[in-house]
Amino acid sequence: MSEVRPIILKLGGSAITDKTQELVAKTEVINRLADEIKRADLDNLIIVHGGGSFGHPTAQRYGIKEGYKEPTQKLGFAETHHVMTMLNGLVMDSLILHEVPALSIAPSCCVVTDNGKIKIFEENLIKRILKMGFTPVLYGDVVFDEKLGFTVLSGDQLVTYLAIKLKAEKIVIGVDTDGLFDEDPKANPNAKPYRHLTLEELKKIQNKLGKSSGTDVTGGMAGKIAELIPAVEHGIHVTITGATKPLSINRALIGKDVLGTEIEKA
Ligand code: IP8
Repeated sequence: MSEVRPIILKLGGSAITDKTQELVAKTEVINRLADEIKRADLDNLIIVHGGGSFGHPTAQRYGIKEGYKEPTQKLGFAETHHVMTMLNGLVMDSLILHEVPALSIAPSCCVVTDNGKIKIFEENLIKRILKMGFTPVLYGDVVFDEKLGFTVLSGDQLVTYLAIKLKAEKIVIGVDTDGLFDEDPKANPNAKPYRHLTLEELKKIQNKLGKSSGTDVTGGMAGKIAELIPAVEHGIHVTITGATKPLSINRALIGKDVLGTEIEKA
């Protein structure tokens, strides 16, 4: 039986939370996105969401990304995972309410990294869940790490890992801007958008991409792009578009044109 080639949707933390206030979700955005996801009517969708003002501030306070150094961090590890499950709960509430057969999978329970890079992840379970027509929902999380003891795994690394392992049809990244710009469009209204980028062009602009405006332990936009590059190298098409703007995610999921950045290998 042929395997399902998934579409992987990343909902950026900046789109679904208010990064200026700790532990504040943009519930109206989450609800609209759940509606757009339902209306896309896909049976091959994997959703991954970021940490935003839930995971990042807590992870930063306890230095979780840098690894285990002293016992007080254990509470920080537990707390970071807990606040991520709170955000995930809000996303799940909304998806289920919109009748998406979504199934939450906690990376902290099924992923082990080695110096920050995914080493163990039993992807057969995800394949099985997909094949039965469920929508797996994962998120950036704290994970155990062979070298560091523990660390933070970004949702972007999960996206790329799953996209390569499961030979994804495409990746859609929902952010709080209309794609990638040469400068932060929120700070500079004259920032120039990148509408189409090849792998080579993406690599060239990678270091120019700005840092996140809020706390971000996984490196802001530049960190996200670095994680995505291996997927593009594998020939997987990436669309980066505004998740805070009505219908962009729905249109990107069903293959229609959107305001954003299209990235392909060549
Ligand atoms: O927002 C980070 O995930 P990301 C998750 O996808 C935590 O980088 C726990 C900070």
